[in-house]
Amino acid sequence: MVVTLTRDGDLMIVTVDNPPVNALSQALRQGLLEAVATIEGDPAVRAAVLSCAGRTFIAGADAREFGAPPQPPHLPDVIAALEGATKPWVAALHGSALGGGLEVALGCAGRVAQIGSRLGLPEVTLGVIPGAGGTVRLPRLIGVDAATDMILSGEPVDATRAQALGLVDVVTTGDPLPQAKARARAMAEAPPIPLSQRPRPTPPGGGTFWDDREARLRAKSGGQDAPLAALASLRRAVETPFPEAMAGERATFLALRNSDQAAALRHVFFAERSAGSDSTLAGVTPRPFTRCAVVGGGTMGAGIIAALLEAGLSTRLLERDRTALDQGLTRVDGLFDAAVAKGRLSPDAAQARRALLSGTTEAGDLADRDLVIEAVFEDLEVKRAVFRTLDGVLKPGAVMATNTSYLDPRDIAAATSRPDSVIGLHFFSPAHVMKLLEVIPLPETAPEVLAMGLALGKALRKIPVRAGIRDGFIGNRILRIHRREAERLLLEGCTPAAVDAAMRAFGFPMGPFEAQDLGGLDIARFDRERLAQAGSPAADWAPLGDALCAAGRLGQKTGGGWYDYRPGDRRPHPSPTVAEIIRARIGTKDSPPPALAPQAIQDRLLPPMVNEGFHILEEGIAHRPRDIDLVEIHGYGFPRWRGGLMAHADQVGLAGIRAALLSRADPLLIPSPLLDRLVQAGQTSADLDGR
Ligand code: 3H9
Repeated sequence: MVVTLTRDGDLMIVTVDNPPVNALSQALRQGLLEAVATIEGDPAVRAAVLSCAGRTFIAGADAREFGAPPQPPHLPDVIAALEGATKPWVAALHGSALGGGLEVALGCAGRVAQIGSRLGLPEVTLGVIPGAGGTVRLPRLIGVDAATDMILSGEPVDATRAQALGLVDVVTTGDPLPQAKARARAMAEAPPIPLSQRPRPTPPGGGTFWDDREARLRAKSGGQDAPLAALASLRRAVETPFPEAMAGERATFLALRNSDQAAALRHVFFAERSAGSDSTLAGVTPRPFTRCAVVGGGTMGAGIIAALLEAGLSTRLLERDRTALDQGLTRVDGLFDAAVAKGRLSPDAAQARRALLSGTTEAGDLADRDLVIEAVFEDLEVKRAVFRTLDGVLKPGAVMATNTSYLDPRDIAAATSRPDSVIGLHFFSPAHVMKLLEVIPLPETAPEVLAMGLALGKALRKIPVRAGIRDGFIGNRILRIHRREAERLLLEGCTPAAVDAAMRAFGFPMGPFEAQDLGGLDIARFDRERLAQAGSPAADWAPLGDALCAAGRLGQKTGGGWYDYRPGDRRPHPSPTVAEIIRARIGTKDSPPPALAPQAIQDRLLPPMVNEGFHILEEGIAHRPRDIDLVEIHGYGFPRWRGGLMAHADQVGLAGIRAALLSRADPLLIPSPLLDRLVQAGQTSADLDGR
């Protein structure tokens, strides 16, 4: 039974049990509605307590039901029945009370929460708005300002903060049930006024509240619909009577539920949950990674160390000498200091993390480590030397990981006697912040080692994606195409600023040229030189990038790259020097070509990237289209609300993507055979996702 009723003297305990997260399925909604009727009809019961079995309170509507028409009873009706009951209900919260789960709790007369539980309305992160009274009841309980913060951010608050906001009445250290019972009995004596009947709250700030919020939102949330719709719904809740506000909220929720953006965000939500799952590893036990080490304490190494420490893993830094070791340890310290200064980490937590870190200059001190991650300079011989040393000192079964971005892990593993214990772990910088982890097995890598790589990603609360060995793995390979096509636009007369603005308008946080200026143009140049030596195809062509490097314009760090920068100011300014370099490369033209509109620029850049995604799938470098989506979103700033590169391609239509490629009649842009096959069969990339 999804809902069970148990008598406790003059109380009825209503227990929800719908694993894994007590999502509000049709059966659960029905069960709650029937519980209200039963309790109302039982003269011996004076109040009810709503409690959940398992790891959490109700975590929200069942997002899997969003693709289909809503089935009665509808949640707003269930909550109206609960709120309108003559016997007060008290919610006993533990784990997460999110979305529809919090809306149910808002329909209750009181809320008691276990410490550490989290309460929130994350609907905007799924491309919808609260659909069962969240935008209408929450401002009546905690005020317009706080409710707007919670609903627009989608971020949950913890129980302690919730109590300070007036969202919960009592916080308990242990099981909330006993206190919830006491509260229910007290409320049976003096029931509070339901939120639907309380006066409408007023927003702070002299009449400009809504306009200010809207301006902030438009600047921040790009082309996303849900946050603006949530704001409009909050405003309606304050400016119109309760029934009208409820009807408006519901209509908006139902309309957004069917939108492309909501479908895209649901796709990402479930893709994230399935990240790291690998059907080929069923029954395989990952090798342990309790004691870790990192070789190299530069920017990347320090970030990896911080991520390991945050997951509570004992970590040792190996550096070549005392000076480098001290610098590395200081770098890690600096990351924690910055987190404390920003209020993201308590000084105690920072101290606890530091206590897990040690350092050494002796490779022999890594003999007890389960996992060693190499993060030294991106040079094959340097990395091979590290692995040769590790091979000589590590215990049997220890895993050796290389954090290479471009090199072939097989060449690195060849320096060891145990390639079955070697794996690639491609972190993204800053490694303690960026969510993506490309996990790259060699042909010889033992299944337990691959399983360890994926499990490590989960333990670090990252998104682990398995990638095959091919230059650039998944993400950097698509990045190269993005940059190549962006440069080609410059050679046709577009400016870097126009290209960057078009990609920002699409939803990237930065355009391709701003991003290169931030990261440094020399990294890609090294890569091109390496590929040229290896006889690479024209895919790695970047004549303008090379010209800028030759002119010493390596990006922000040299005061100029694709843009000019003023000292102490990171804002890009169009560069006359770069304009001259581009003009020189184009040669003399009678008249400049017409400027491309943002949409036309996007249409030039995205289809080649999608095509590369299909090549990557066809070669088995990525196993599932959704893995490419996760890589693009979590490593390269692809807008989440567009679902990722491949899901976006499905939404715009693969036939159109293929036609756009063919229209270029360019040998670099021949549609991949996999794209051809899908278009011919009338399929989408999502049809490959079951693999
Ligand atoms: C909403 O409520 C709209 C209302 O306003 C309107 C109503 C009319 N649906 O994350 P985990 C599954 S919008 C379906 O690994 P954790 C998940 O796929 C909703 N399934 O666990 C996974 O399945 P599997 C607002 C869901 O402990 C399993 O549960 N609510 C849902 O790390 C475990 O998930 C939200 O946005 C769902 N809503 O974290 C809450 N949620 O095992 C979204 C989870 O088969 N959920 N599953 O792979 C979360 O934030 C986290 O799941 C939670 C648990 C914190 C609850």
